[in-house]
Amino acid sequence: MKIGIVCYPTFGGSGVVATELGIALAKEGHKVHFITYSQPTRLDFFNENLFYHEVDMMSYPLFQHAPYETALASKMVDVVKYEKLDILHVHYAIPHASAAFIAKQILKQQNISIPVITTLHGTDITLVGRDPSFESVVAFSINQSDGITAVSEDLKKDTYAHFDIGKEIKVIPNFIDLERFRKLKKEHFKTAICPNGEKLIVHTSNFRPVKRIEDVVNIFKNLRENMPVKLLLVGDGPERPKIENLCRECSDCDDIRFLGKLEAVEEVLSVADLFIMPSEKESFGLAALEAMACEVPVISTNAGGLPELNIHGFSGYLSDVGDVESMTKYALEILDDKNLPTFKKNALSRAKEFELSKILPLYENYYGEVLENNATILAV
Ligand code: GMT
Repeated sequence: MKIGIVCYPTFGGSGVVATELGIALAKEGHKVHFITYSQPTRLDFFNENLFYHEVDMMSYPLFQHAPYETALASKMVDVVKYEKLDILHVHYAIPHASAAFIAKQILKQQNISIPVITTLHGTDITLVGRDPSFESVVAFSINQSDGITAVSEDLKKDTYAHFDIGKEIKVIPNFIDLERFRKLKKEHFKTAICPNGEKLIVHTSNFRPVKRIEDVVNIFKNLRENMPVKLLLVGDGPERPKIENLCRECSDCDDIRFLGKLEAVEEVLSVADLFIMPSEKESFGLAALEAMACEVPVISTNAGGLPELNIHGFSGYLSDVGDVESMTKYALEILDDKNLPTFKKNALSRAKEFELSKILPLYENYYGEVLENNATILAV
């Protein structure tokens, strides 16, 4: 198949999923064309089946906000037409689904039929998409997609609850490449960070308010009263200055380190003992899956799709949003030396259920289904 993938090429979870999916499809022999405003972060190598098309934006003094959606739709038309794509798969509804709708209509006028699949990732539905400034266009363009997928049952439920969607949404969970995300032999890192055998807590995110990073710091402070621990915070974003201030107020602020946007996050996860994800909302929680694949148990909230990933009492524990006391209690239980090895083993065994090789065929089959439906509609 010739597949066009549209996504945000930055550090966000949706861009990571889209890029990893494209790479995996290319390895299976499909021709994959990425259409984005810059080279996706993880697409930094050569593969004969991978292509990249940059969306160029003309700047003009009249534009207070550059019309990205228009430029993207024009680029989609160009790539579909000249690369003879079979299908367009857009990740994150805003503005990718509506740009795909415009492109589809333009191509239709030129007798080219291109089915569009929209994958909903989370904040495009639960946060941004529900804003009145986007809502009607989001609902319309999702309904106009030929196929719709969501990364969890909870996101599917939320989408039906908040938008008037008249089509079936297929749940295809996120996946993990266990060749990349596995426990690596990085014991020298552990010795450098935790020279006295402290337990290592890790959190990775884009530092947005929805991640509730202050809860991570407060859990850490509670843990410190009971056992020697260190905390690594990976990622960057708008909450970082606030969290840095909070950490500076902490008496043991040297035990908390900010690592920024680290690309090789699996190296840090390989030496971690516990991952904390206290998010207010999380459609799936890809960062937690990456941790579990590296044998790190997870303390998370029970918000959104997290209970579909993290199994309470097995791969970690789930608590209510903001319940720092409960998360501390569970963290102490996991970090107890008599429990930790079992939780680590369980975390990996849960991650294996989301292995790339299990999820990739779900996308390939869904592409086939959508293409077949499209062919039937055209034949009528
Ligand atoms: O978490 C973010 O703010 C980034 C966002 C994105 O779209 O890039 O992540 C969402 O998509 C990820 C990949 O499907 C999911 O694993 C995250 O749970 C989801 N984030 C939220 O729902 C807050």
